[in-house]
Amino acid sequence: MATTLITGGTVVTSTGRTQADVLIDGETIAAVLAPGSVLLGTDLASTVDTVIDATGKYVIPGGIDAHTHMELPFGGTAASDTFESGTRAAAWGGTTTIIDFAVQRTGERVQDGLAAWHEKAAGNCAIDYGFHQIIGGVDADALTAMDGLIDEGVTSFKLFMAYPGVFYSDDAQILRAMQKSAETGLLTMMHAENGPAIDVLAEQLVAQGKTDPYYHGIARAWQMEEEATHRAIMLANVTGAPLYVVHVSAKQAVEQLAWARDRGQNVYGETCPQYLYLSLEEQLGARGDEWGAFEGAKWVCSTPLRSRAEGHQDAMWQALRTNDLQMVSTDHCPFCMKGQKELGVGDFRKIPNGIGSIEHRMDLMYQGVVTGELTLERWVELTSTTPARMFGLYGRKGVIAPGADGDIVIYDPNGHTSIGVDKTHHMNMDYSAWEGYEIDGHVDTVISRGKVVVDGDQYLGAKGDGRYVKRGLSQYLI
Ligand code: DUC
Ligand code: ZN
Ligand code: ZN
Repeated sequence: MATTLITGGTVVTSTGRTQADVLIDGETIAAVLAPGSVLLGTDLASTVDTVIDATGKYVIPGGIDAHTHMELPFGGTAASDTFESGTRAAAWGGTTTIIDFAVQRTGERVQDGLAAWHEKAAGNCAIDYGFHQIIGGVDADALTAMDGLIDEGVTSFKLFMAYPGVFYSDDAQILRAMQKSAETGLLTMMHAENGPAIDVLAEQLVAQGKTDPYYHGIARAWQMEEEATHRAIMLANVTGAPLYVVHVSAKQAVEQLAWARDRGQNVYGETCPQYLYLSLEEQLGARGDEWGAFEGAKWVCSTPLRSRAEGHQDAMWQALRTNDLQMVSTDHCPFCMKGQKELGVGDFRKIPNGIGSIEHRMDLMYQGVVTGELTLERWVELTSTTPARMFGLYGRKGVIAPGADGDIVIYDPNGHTSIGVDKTHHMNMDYSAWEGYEIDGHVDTVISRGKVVVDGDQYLGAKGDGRYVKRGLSQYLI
């Protein structure tokens, strides 16, 4: 088994930073050592195969993106990243584990949905991966099948209060699934938007000729997110289910989560880089290329981008600092403009929903450190350690300690990253939602279970390096 020694760096974890060397033996971290101790003549010195000099750089646990949708069938097409292309882009960006969503719909067996996702991913991933289970059709069979998920290493499931006729669950279905969650310890993840009401608003806008992408965000008003978040909280309260609300974008939804947490309820929330940096006003103003007003389709996602004038972005950063929100995932769900997003020319309802960010999450969140929104430790906590704890990976992932997987990123705070489709872009998309963003830092080296997969501008990994990870129960259950 090859050994790798990372010397001279500053090891940053969720709890602090220290000068230390890290020794990886095979796939596992063997030791965190006082700087220079191996080279100062211990027996280990002669056995180290590779030495990586991390002087002046941060050594952090590999990123964990707990919300991705590779190859998701959606809106008459499918997310454009395969497990192969999407996980390779993730690795380039310093993410060494993803948790993707297997899909079950009305009339389908949960076991078949999960098996289909294993088939898509197996042998194709560049980094380790796990699954959540979307339950798009809560019925007696699905509820029974949910009992078997924990043995499969799938310890969380997602319900949708949005998308009637596609993934939508009504309150009765949600209640039953949450009872299962309370009984088993499966974590309930919720897409909290009032889908039936949104569909009426969207239909009325289109009838008035308001068909541009911008109106997607008008139909999906923050009231629709606040209301659904409150309803999810109350349904979780009455059932005793642990609740994790995905892609929170409205400041009023955060207020609901904070209110519930202050009352002692076991609820959590994530936001995504797009809700921290991008806004509805910018989407309205986008006219930069051949698409005219339809350029706004690049940023059509759900929940939608929110108004900067209303202060949602500032509220998201604040919630990350105060722990009213606990994590940052991407909701990576990329579509190309040509042939995919353009399905919605003339009717924003037909634009496939989603943004691709898997490659840029670690950088975009590091920029929050540069601008003083977050501490270095909080950066690691939000992007790696809490995802590991929340989703039953901690110990193996999310930490630099003996016994953990050798998933490590060496991050250069003196480096620079220019994001753009002709620059750093490995996602399978014909545009970047992050075109022109400049990051005052750079992912230098990425190590996945002991193997260097990214070294500067070289990709050294291979399809199939990544393995399925069975997850344990969330550490946030009480
Ligand atoms: N939101 C998106 O933007 N895309 C896929 C599904 C979702 O909930
Ligand atoms: Zn969702
Ligand atoms: Zn999603």
